[in-house]
Amino acid sequence: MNDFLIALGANLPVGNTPPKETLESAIREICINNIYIEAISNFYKTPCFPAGAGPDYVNAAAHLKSDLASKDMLAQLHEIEANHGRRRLERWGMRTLDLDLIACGDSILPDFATYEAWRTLPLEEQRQQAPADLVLPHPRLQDRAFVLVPLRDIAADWRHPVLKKTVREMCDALSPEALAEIVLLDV
Ligand code: A4P
Ligand code: MG
Repeated sequence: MNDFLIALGANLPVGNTPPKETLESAIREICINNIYIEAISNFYKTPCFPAGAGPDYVNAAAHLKSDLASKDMLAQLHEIEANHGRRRLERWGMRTLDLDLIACGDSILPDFATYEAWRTLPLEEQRQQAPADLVLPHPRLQDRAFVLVPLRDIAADWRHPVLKKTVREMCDALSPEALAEIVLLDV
């Protein structure tokens, strides 16, 4: 079985369904697809990145187990996104549901050099370009409070296979301002 860490995010309703309920619905759909849910984080309200580009997000993270290969897991996640009204209009655009693969154990995909090229891509180019192939770990996870804070709930000791830091250490490296923006949602 492979261990997957995924990030969930939404900042637009699907019809009358608000983002938090969309995340809950996505989690239910993951369960019925031969994917086992080991743990789900708290849900958080987070300001849109880039700032001002849209409404606040609801973000969460989950630890999944499955026999699926990484690329097949991503295809499953894309299908669940599509079932929740996801349209790919613009990179980093507003979305009804974003399911990203953050890690599969300590895999580095497609290879170290390609991973490094995406990780070190300047911010402006990141906005223009999206990788055609699956890149793991997710190249921007270490920079993002809206990924790391939920992830810390369920995988604080997972160690990044390239940066060699745990989720807890990457969280501790964020600025207090960035951390303060991630607000626990009432349940
Ligand atoms: N792809 C390659 N590697 C991966 C991976 N590890 N996980 C490919 C997911 N997808 C991966 O992704 C673009 C292409 O990357 C796909 O073809 C996929 O096969 P996408 O999901 O179509 O596009 P995207 O969502 O715009 O890109 P991405 O990389 O998921 O965006 P980000 O960087 O995650 O940004 N603000 C807050 N507060 N909370 C958020 O959750 N999310 C984003 C999305 C922006 N701002 C946000 C949030
Ligand atoms: Mg995505």
